[in-house]
Amino acid sequence: MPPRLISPHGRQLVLDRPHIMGIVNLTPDSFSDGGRHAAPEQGVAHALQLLDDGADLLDLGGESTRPGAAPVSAQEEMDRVLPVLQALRDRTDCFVSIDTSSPEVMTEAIRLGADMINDVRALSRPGALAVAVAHQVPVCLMHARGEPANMQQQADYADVVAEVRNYLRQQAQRCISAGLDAGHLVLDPGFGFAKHLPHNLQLLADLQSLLDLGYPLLVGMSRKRMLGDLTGRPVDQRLVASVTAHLLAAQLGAHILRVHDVAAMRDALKIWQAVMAVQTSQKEAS
Ligand code: HH2
Repeated sequence: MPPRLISPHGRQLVLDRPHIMGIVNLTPDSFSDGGRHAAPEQGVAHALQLLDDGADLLDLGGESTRPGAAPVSAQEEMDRVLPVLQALRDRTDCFVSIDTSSPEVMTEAIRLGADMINDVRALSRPGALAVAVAHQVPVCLMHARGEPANMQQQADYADVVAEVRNYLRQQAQRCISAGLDAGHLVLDPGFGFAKHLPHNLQLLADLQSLLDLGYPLLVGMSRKRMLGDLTGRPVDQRLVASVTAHLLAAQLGAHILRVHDVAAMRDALKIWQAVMAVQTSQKEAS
């Protein structure tokens, strides 16, 4: 049976193939598209475009977590995210994740119809886990260290794969012990969060070690510095690198691909899935 995410509002994602999560950054300062969709009507238009391009779900965020980013208040996040969520709920039945660490934002967003919480701080803020338990909402727990302002100074690991794996296992256990259904959990190694290029590459190469924990995996490398380090290209020229990295992650078993460039990712997955379908039918016939 493939993993299945069921939202408190009854919407479902059956993760029987790689799913595309379209990024909707409603921030003035995100690293690759800051300010571009910050006004609510631009955010809604962008979200609808990503659905049209083939996104399976959307991730709305009101806080930039790029290295060095400044913190924002819960009120500011709500002012950025909630009008867009509300407009989307009026117009579509799509699966919507909210990229936040703030329990206040989580509560209001779930009330307005959000289906999932994506927390780069793995529900570590006081009150966040209690909100997830009370609503029994799907949650993505991501590995990071420190805060965006200082995280790159904490990229120091003896064995990055083992340390990220242990952290994610402990956080999943913490959620389950508090009463969150294990079926609501998704894990994410947190590419670029307190990690240098060799750490990111080791985690991608050994995705199986994280899959072995038994939860669906989300990966997010879209336009990130690791791709710039490898290709020498600036952030607005990392489309091919982004698609390639996520296609590789899909091949390695990732369930959800968090990307900015949905249309290109959809094309790549179509090719991959067509070949996979032939392989599966060849196996069944033999
Ligand atoms: N990366 C970013 C933000 N949220 N969530 C998960 N689960 N995994 C990630 O890798 C991840 C994330 C950073 O990317 P982006 O949203 O494009 O930039 P910014 O944080 O500057 O808004």
